[in-house]
Amino acid sequence: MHTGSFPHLGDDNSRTALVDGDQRFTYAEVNQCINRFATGLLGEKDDLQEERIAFFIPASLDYVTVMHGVWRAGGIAVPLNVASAVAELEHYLSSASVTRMIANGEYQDSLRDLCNELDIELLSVEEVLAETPGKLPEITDDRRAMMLFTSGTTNKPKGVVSTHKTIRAQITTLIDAWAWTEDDAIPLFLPLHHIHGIINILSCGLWAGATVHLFAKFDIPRITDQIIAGTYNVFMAVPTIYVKLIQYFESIDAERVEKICAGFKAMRLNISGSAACPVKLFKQWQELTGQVLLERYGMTEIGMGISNPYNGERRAGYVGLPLPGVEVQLFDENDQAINEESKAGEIRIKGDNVFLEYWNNERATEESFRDGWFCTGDVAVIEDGYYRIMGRSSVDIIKSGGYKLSALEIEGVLLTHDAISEVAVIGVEDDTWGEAVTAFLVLKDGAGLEYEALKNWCDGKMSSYKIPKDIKIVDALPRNAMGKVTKPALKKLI
Ligand code: MCA
Ligand code: AMP
Repeated sequence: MHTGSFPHLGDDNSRTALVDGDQRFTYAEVNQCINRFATGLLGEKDDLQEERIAFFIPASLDYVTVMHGVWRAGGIAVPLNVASAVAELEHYLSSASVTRMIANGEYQDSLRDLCNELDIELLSVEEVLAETPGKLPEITDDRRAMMLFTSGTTNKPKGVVSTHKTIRAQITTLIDAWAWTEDDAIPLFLPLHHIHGIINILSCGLWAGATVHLFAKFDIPRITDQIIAGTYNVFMAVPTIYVKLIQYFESIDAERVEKICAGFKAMRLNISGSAACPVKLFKQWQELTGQVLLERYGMTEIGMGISNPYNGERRAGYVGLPLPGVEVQLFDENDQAINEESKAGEIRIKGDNVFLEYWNNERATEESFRDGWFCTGDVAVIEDGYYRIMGRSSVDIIKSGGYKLSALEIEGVLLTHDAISEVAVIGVEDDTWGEAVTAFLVLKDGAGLEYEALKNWCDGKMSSYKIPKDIKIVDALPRNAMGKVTKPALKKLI
């Protein structure tokens, strides 16, 4: 069985798969679109043979059609962030050797020049859809299926490749662990170029035969209206979203707050992940809504690895226990397995859920595995049987509002500014974003720079959520004897 075998994506016309505003689509309708799209993509070919097809489409029936269409036609799906800056897209498209790009309307307009430059065929969904579904290839489980870009300790994001088997393992473990059923209904407002939106919400929902309600963005008034109406019984989000909901409660009248909280209370499950959920937030949410947040831990390369239980104690500040089918082991700096409690070590992971490779980057792939274990770079400890995440081994990775950002990537862009001679970017603890991107700058002799001017300059050069929230102008950056900037010293300055 491969990713094309979602149990409900067949001829079931009785269940709603997707809701997009006033439009509802049954599983059979979605399935028909997918098959027509896969047929159109194939044209004269009988198998795409892992051709990289990128798409630049917000949450919609079209997004699902393209993702599954590429899977069924034997291609590698490369979903892109519709909020990306063009300069970032160029890296994704050329490093993945994308040959065709799917986008509609104004999104297509914004990509035309870049696609011409990179010799990529730019097509709308409508242009690809065949009149009727045709014969589709048999796809084996070990075939590459998806590439997601992840920022890390290098200055350019890497393409994380997963196979059909990886994706199926990532989905099915969550279907069981979080008790998904076809009676579930969930809002999807997270971006669709990351595991959280793609696997945990969209794919689990569709695999289970549930209904996924699509939003182009985190539209608080519309989403909370539906929560009051009792439309959803499952809610999944990053901690920042729970913070933003609480901030929203402070701006509206008490009666509406009560209704929204009652809507949450009636749900069967609220999940937090992608970044640490502060204990204070966990408690606040419980006080407001009665919901005990289920916190879990995951990563682009592994899907979900560790989760608090659906039934059983959900402990604040902890991510819980390894998910079924996922092997988790802590290792010390000498690569020795840690088998006692209370001793911190790096989380390493094995299982069918683990990705295949970084695209076209054998060296990075090799370096990220040791003795068959994927090394996450996250440090954790086990206390009373539960894992607690303590932080990351690299100061160059920042988690802002659930997005993983590379300090080096941001530094690389800032260094091209005329007034800047040296730069160091760090994440500073922040109540809303978890960590807020902060840039320490040494300016060139005689140069001046205001924050607003720098923010405007960054616009278009990087996705807006990467733009520093604050800058600090300093005379020099603290460096160690080797001349390397000591970022922990910078953190202490704040
Ligand atoms: C938006 N802004 C941000 C962020 N998001 N700044 C820093 N960090 C962010 N994450 C800024 C914008 O640049 C803009 O700035 C202002 O906030 C308002 O933007 P808007 O788009 O309206 O904000 P929002 O809709 O409130 O977005 C907040 C958000 C979003 C909904 C929390 O950041 C989000 O969807 N985050 C989730 C990302 C995610 O899914 N991560 C999962 C990856 P200005 O006004 O100055 O222009 S991790 C993963 O997949 C692993 C496997 C896992 O474990 O889950
Ligand atoms: P990404 O590479 O974007 O998939 O982000 C994965 C990273 O998010 C992990 O390596 C962790 O550092 C972080 N992360 C995910 N879930 C949690 C969590 N519940 N608590 C703390 N950090 C988390």
